[in-house]
Amino acid sequence: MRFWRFLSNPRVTVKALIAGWSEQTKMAVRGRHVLAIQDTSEIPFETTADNRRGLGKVKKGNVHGVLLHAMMAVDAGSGICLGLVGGQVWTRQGKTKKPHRERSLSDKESERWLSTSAEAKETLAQAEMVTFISDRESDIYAHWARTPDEKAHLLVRAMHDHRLVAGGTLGEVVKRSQIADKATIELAGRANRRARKARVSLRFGSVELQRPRHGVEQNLPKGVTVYFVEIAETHTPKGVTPVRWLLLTTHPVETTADAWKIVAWYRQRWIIEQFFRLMKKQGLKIEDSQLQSADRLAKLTAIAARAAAIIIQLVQARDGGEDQLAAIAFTQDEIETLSALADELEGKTKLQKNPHRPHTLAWAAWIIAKLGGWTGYAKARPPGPITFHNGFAYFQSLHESWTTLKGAFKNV
Ligand SMILES: [Mn+2]
Repeated sequence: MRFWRFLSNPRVTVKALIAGWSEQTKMAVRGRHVLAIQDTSEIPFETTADNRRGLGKVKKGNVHGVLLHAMMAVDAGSGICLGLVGGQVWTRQGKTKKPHRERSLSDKESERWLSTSAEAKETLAQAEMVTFISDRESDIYAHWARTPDEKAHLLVRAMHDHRLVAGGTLGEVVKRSQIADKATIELAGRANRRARKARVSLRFGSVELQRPRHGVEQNLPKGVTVYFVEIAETHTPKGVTPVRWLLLTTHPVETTADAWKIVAWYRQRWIIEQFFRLMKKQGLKIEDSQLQSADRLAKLTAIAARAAAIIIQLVQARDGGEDQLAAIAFTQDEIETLSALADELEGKTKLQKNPHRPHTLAWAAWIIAKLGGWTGYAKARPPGPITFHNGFAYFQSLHESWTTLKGAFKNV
């Protein structure tokens, strides 16, 4: 009931909730090479012909819902999630009449790749270097022309066979370039693909992309120099689609080692897919929400996004990914609440004591897992995302009560 009132409060806007995503991230990225990974996910909600809940269409067919675009910061070396950076939550309204080419970029949904990157630069100001990573949808000339700067790089999977300033196309140059290396890589299982090993060849080189002839952005530079890295499967088992990734980046790729590093960074993109999966059917199940307005469903999505990012951080801390402070994910006030709960949750025996140094993320993960119903015994199965989710939801309600109580005493 209190949560419902919170979502109904007109002062709690989607914009304010999204602004809250990155409060801890700003600090967490300090001095690091950050992979700023962005992607969009469609979140369908059940509707009927008489009651669309104010939601526009998503996916194909008669499905309605909201769209979530999110950027997550990840440490390039360790793969540790440093929190959310920014994004958008929206629902589609009506039909667009102008043909795609005649609309300026800011009218199009594709504008989100550029605006999210531009806004991210402030949040990521303390990072040593930033590499913006995204899939083929974001292979937009304006993105190549505008997003990179002294500190910011771009790494995107190619969607188009770009025309080149020197004549010909990207695809032609890639085809002509020599194979630089061969290797066997592990492919993780996906919804449409089994986990398997793939024998691949590697090519790399550099090209100057030409500004497209059509479109309204004729004020952009006539060319942008990028490096390409191609991974192509050489011996594909029968009935399997061969893997081929053509990556483009502003990072200089001069050696085979450089090229493999680009591949490794791009592969970190899977974390954002894991993040979306965690919010949906396999995790927080936000599609099951019964809230009746698009506005509230958008707010719920924004709140669930922060929770999902924190859950990823807690799971990584559980696995001892890197020695992080709790402050990377929690506010100072929240850490005070965690401390107050810490003693309460520890059992009498040594086996039930929180084994982690206070105020580290692993310490916080132990507390949240206990709140989520985990026994805490070393022999128990390690807490999973759902346990962390339940624990985090419980923690948030305790934290809210605790904060209200402290406020009440202050006012006496
Ligand atoms: Mn995508």
